[in-house]
Amino acid sequence: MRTEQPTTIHLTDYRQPDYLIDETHLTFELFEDHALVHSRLAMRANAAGEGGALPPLVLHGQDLVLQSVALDEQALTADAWQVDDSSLTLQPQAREFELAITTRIEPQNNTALEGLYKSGGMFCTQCEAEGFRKITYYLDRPDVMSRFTTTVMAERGSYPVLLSNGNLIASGEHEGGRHWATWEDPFPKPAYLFALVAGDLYRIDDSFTTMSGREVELRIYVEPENREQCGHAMDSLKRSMRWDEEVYGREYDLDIFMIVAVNDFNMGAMENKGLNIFNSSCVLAHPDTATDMAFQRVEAVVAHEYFHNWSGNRVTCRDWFQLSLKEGFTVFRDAEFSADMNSRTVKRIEDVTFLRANQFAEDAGPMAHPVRPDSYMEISNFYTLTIYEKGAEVVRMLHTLLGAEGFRKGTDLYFERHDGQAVTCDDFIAALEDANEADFTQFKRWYSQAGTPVLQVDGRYDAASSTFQLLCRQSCPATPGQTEKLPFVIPLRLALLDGEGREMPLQLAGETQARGTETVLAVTEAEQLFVFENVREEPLPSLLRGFSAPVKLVYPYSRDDRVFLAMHDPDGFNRWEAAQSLAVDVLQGLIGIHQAGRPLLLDQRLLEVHRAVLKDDSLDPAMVAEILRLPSEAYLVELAEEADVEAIHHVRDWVRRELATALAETMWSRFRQLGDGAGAYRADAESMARRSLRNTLLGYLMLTESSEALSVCVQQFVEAGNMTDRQAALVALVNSPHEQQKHAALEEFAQRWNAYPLVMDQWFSIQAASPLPGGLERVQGLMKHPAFTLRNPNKVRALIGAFANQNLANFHRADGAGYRFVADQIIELNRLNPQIASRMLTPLTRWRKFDEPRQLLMKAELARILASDDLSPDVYEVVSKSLA
Ligand code: 0A1
Ligand code: ZN
Repeated sequence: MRTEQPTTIHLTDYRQPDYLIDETHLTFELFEDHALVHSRLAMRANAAGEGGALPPLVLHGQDLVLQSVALDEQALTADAWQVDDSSLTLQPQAREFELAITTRIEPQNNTALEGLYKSGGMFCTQCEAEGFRKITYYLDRPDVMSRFTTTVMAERGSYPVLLSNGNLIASGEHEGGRHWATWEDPFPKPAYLFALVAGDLYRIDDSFTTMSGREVELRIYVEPENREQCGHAMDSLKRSMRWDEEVYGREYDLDIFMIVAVNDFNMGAMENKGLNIFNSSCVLAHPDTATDMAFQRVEAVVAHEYFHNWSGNRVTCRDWFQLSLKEGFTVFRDAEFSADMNSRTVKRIEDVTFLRANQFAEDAGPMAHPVRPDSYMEISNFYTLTIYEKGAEVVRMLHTLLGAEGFRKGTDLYFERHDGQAVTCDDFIAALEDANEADFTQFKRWYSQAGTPVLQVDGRYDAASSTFQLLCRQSCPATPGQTEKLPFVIPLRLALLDGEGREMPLQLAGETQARGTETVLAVTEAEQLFVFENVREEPLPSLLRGFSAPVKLVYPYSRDDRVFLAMHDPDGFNRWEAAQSLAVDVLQGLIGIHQAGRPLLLDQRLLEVHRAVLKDDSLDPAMVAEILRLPSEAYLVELAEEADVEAIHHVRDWVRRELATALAETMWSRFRQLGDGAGAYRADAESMARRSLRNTLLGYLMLTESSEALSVCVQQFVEAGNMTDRQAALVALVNSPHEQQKHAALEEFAQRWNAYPLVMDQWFSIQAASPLPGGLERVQGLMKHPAFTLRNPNKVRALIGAFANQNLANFHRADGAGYRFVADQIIELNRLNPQIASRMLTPLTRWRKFDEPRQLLMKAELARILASDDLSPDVYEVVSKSLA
């Protein structure tokens, strides 16, 4: 860990590498207390830097013990190189040479889970973004692509399985019960895609025949006790492979594709070439132990990592400023895949809900940055919602503007033109432009300007001329380092609805061709007027359909307008959006009333919308569940100028109770009609939709505090045939005042699932998120539970993350004890795992959102963290920027 202040790296400082590595030969000797890494690199000076004397060769390296260096088989003495804590420098004598290095590392002590480390009894790696330099000295940058051959040696008894990227080309025995395996990856790749695994793992086999008829071996490796939980991941993999062929024409390129599940992992998963390494939470799924949400997450993450084989691996990033080139594109690809596999509208609702509550907050906070950042201190801090989710929205807008066919032409050209290269976001845009004769010069501001644009729209109907005018105005708030913003290209998908809710034909002034009944306008100016002609009656516009741009839309809808749209909009997404915005409006109004100390009264229109939706059998039950689920506290915080924690929590809770009481009868009848879920569990969209609505209703019914609800809930907890229903019952019990039933359920659950870490994560998380008073003390108690450890990122997220992110009332306790607790954990985590420590900081960085006393308390904790010893660059960057 470095102690000096980390330096800032700028995109404008990018230079081509001085040297390239054509071949990388690695040999790992793995032992219980150390590992030796022998590398042999075939290197040459980069032609781009030709002429003059050879520059010094500066290799990246961190936390390494250097044992030997040889140039062209000549051992060097220590005076021929310089080493410091981040590099090894030496002077090559020829343009081409072979460099051999041996380093010693201690995987068993690597708690940062970056580089080569041990998770339980297995060795595994995580090299993105800059973890490879913790394995050996190397040019650890994505524009240095090399062909890797890797030999892994370990004791056979404990590590019968030895894996690396590519194809197995040889294996054998060694003296002393040790064995070895050599893997060769024919595709040049940057070091961040390198992977190695050694362990005692069970293997699930399957196969896939590609579109050109090649047979690919598919393998999932897990700890033996998890072998029954891999079917869903394997099915998801095969569906992903087929989908990428059908939708993007992309075929898999090696003869083998492997997934390994590990319990200790900082992120969701990693797309290493041919050897994806996954957080076990994103592989394992069995109806008894995983919820429907987990099933969907597994499907999405398996797809995401698989899709990276083309969008990320075959075509990779030139530098880490281009991260969204692969991440934004790949998230867009996995979102479309999930939309095709499940309900498209519901998937979109989930993604938009998540984006608005979380990415919008990031874009309005101290860490706000463009989709292509200009600078960073620690790249690990830039695996953000902006790079991933907003980046995906940017790609989605390109898809919207070009249409599916034009977009496909563009991606075909992109993959063909850049196969085997490390490229930039500009290259991606250029391919889309060239394939379509489009000009995205202005559009590219989405890559360079941070912040969430506000799109203010006004409509004016003129009966005399039968015209409807839409006046669009856009602006974007200042973000750190960017005060003035230029107008974006905002695709605005819309329809105009008549008094019956039918879409009217669209004819734009100055255009001869009618546009059908739905169109996409490109808003490109700060202020822009669109005039629709031949509009026979005053329309109600249905705007930003499908959330066609990541903006905040403002339109002067009355509550009646929103009710009308919620009941009648033919577009499912916007129907949900209307109900959602009606709820937001009602909640915000009530928050004001509560703050003024006046009594709360529920606008009956919200109730009637919910009643109508509940009774509408033609709606997808998952949609109904989405509508009934009120805007989250996090979203209300994001929307507020100054968030009043107590008022938000109180009012939202009150509205939920009002709805439950008033609609109890309708809810009960829909609940019963949806059946008790008996019969075999199915993970299809329809069954999940049914469970989703039924469990949402159970949550509401439990708020009525009727004895019938309690007994139904307890019965569901005891008798549930799957984890989705069991967990929904547990959540309702934990958040209820029924102490005895609650404790019995928690106790029983822990007893039964004690041996299942992922199920215990849920158990921690449900309790940590419970808004009932005393939340901090409960979490502090759970920290001492034998199943909890700060060394496992999933546990940290389940307990500390859930408390700080999902428990508004308790985390923001007025005395600041919630903040102090989280800060204490961050200081501890900073020593163990800087990436996780840095992630846990997010809620504290949002201090500007809250009242002054809380601001002071939050800032005091940030300052205390900043003053603590041995601060990692990860934590330093986030804390210092959020206090600036
Ligand atoms: N590239 C992976 C996720 C990943 C990102 C960063 C990491 O360390 C800083 C590790 C993994 C993905 O998108 O799935
Ligand atoms: Zn990714």
